[in-house]
Amino acid sequence: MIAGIVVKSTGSWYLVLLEDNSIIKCRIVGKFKINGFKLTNPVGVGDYVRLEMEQSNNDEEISGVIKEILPRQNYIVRQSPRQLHYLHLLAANVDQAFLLTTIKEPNLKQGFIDRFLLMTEPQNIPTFIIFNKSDLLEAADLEVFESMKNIYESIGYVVKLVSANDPKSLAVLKTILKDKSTFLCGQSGVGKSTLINSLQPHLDIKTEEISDYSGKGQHTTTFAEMHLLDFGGKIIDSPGIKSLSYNNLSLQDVAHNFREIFEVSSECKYGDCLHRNEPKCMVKQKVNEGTIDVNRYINYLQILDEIENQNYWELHTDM
Ligand SMILES: Nc1nc2c(ncn2[C@@H]2O[C@H](COP(=O)(O)OP(=O)(O)O)[C@@H](O)[C@H]2O)c(=O)[nH]1
Ligand SMILES: [Mg+2]
Ligand SMILES: [Zn+2]
Repeated sequence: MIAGIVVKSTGSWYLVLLEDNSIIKCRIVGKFKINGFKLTNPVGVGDYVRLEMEQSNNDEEISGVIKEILPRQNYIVRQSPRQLHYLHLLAANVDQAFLLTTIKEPNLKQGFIDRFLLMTEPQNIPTFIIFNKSDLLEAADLEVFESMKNIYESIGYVVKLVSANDPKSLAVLKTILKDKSTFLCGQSGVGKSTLINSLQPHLDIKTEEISDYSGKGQHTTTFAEMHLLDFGGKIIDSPGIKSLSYNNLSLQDVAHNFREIFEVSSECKYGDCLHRNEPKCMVKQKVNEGTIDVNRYINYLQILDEIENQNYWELHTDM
């Protein structure tokens, strides 16, 4: 059998990069699950697979069948936005993640940062929080950035401020990206595709003009896709995410994956404290003292509520 790595996954077909650098379009047969959840796409970008060539008895383009998915080092899933009880596999076998965000255009939504972190944190994937579009920031915006930097650095994340067109920024990012497989995520419009184009100009990925025309969406990234970096490494562009819900996580999973909350939770009176209304809760004490960021705490509570209510969170509801 032939071995390769999945570079694009649409759910109905997959592009696999083979050792001889050719790319072959594949399909897959069979049903696959992760932790008992059904998957909209059983194979993710970054998966190592074995495949067989398919005999072409008609004009179909498809020319390979994935027979085996090799064990994953890790994976990134999200709840499917359309089918509530399905998971969507975004990427597999990543070394690190870039969470791209902005202060302006689009406006900062701290809740979104906290939700994204909940995708990578359960798998212990090192995540860099990168604020793009530094060129748009004025003094007041820079203050907002500094306060975000303080919050997230104090809980152990690396925070950067960059501009997708600034050579110095690109040099910094290249040193982090080199020889690693990096999952790039962030809400639409923050500049993911622009950044990849700047890092790797020959790729010429379509970017989105957010401002004027209404031809909605046809130029944006619809599926996760891996791009090889000529200075070494791989980057996985992910589709513009509009909502992130976590019905696949338990309440305790959420409590364990807000780092600063988990850190002090051993000092709560109850071992299974969820830090809501329980007495003698160290998390609430730290929030009151100001050592745990109150907005992170509010986002945490909201995610718990949603999971309990099986509610569906929309980006468009203001946080
Ligand atoms: N001013 C400024 N605009 C940027 C920057 N990076 C991207 N953009 C613009 O933001 C818009 C959305 O970018 P795109 O790469 O499509 O975002 P994506 O949805 O995250 O892939 C485009 O109009 C880009 O030109 C930046 O660093 N500064
Ligand atoms: Mg894009
Ligand atoms: Zn507690």
